[in-house]
Amino acid sequence: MTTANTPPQSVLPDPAAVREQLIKSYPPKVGRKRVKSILVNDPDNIQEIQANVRTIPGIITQRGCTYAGCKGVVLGPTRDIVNIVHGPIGCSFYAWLTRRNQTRPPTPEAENYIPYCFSTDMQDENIIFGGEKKLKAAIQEAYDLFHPKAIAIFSTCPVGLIGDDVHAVSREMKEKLGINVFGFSCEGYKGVSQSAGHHIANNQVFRHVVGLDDTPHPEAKFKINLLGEYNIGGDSFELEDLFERCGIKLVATFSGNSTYDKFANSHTADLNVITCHRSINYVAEMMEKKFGIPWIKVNFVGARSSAKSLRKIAQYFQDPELSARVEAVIAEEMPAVEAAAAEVVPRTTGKLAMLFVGGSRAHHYQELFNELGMRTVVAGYEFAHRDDYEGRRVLPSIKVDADSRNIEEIQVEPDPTRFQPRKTAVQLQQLKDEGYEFKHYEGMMAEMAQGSLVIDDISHYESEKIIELYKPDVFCAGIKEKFVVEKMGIPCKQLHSYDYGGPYTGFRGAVNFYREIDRMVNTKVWKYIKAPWQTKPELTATPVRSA
Ligand code: CFM
Repeated sequence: MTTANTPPQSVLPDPAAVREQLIKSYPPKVGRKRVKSILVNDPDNIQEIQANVRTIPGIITQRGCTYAGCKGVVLGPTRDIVNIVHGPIGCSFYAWLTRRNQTRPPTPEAENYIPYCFSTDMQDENIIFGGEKKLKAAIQEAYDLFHPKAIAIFSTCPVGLIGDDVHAVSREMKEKLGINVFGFSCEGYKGVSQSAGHHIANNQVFRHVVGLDDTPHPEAKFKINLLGEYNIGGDSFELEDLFERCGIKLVATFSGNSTYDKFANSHTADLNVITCHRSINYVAEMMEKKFGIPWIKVNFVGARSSAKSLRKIAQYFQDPELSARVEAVIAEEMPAVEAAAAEVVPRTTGKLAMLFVGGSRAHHYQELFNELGMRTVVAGYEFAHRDDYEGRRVLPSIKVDADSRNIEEIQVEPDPTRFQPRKTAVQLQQLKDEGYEFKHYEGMMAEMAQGSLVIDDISHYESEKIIELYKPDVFCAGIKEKFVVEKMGIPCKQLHSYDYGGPYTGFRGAVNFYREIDRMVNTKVWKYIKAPWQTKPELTATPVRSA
């Protein structure tokens, strides 16, 4: 989806030639592997991309580890679970407040363990003689100090290597202390990326927490859970406000600004709404099977997508009053969005963006660039699976390899007393007739322009090369890339932590993003830096111009 104002393909490098060039520099064996992860996009004829496979040793990847996906991503934003990292101190230290997931306790005294760093601080001695005793002592110490509702234990690489049984220790301490204690076998090496950690986190939260509290919400008519929203830079706060104004009850968010009790009660909602499909689709699937809650995919990045997503939620409830409220909220929000766009878009139109982020933002943020009249020329995920690129229809054809088989698939049955379909067959048919789609995600490639490049698990070398060839106006990635990219004279927007900015979701978030990108792509500061191709023209490839 490009706007009429974006530059024609002919002034850009030929993507097929760029692909060739990227591959050519590798030893043949490496090139043969990488070529399957780099595609010239054709939205009308979605091709198979290689994704969720091991990074080739020696290649500098952007990926993180399984522990990061479990402890940092999924459980990190929950404020009242004491998260103890069983491992060397570095694993805990580097996961300490670095993701900018925010939280808002109801009072200053309310439980909030996010600012703390809990670790068993494993030493050589524990590696040799075992670390279970130390773990038990750490759980006891945390309990004595804080008396939390729940304590979660996260395994790091050495735990799996020496065979400490975090689950047995958790069971023992749960019994002893009378609070919920549960463990995660999320050793860093367990999967090919942090994606495996998401799955492990989903499984254990579902198994140990979801469904523990049946308290209903008779006062609320429209009850949803928001899944895959982690409150980076305050994103969840924006959405909480929108739902409240629409009269939609948010039972739980997985896991931005969340609490243990909200997870425990989340099965009382009537709809699961997924933003980040990659990290949390497992919880949605399991809740549907066990409790009968349907799920839909939405996107609250971009003003147009936010309006579309709110309407989709309203349509599910088939209630004219709710639809009217949603329309009223959209109408209240849009004038500020339009005013900001009118000011900024003349300055951003036609500029080029590249996005390499995680497992959903490289897709979702293209919406905001579309609204800015900018063109996404190359994009890719770090650790997404084929369905996040090609759409969920390819799920049955994804081969389960040894690495994915390593991650447990929980077999879920309908709950004998609490399974309750949320819609009658007639209501479902009616929604289907209106074109309503459940459990549906189109993926990134269907929405990217013809001839754009899609690169999975991009390497450092490939990043540098495409910057030289396309000279984008902004490169979106993370802290590992930021300063390398900026030394090349290209502004880098961190789409993980948002640098110091955000929120970027919803309508006000869109306005924030428009202004931020306008500043970044139009500041004169980059003119004072000589990019390598300006001093060494031989670094620049000759663009291949199509007819
Ligand atoms: Fe989902 Fe995320 Fe993302 Fe992700 Fe992440 Fe993140 Fe991300 Mo960094 S859960 S996949 S594991 S949207 S931490 S909040 S920004 S890589 S694109």
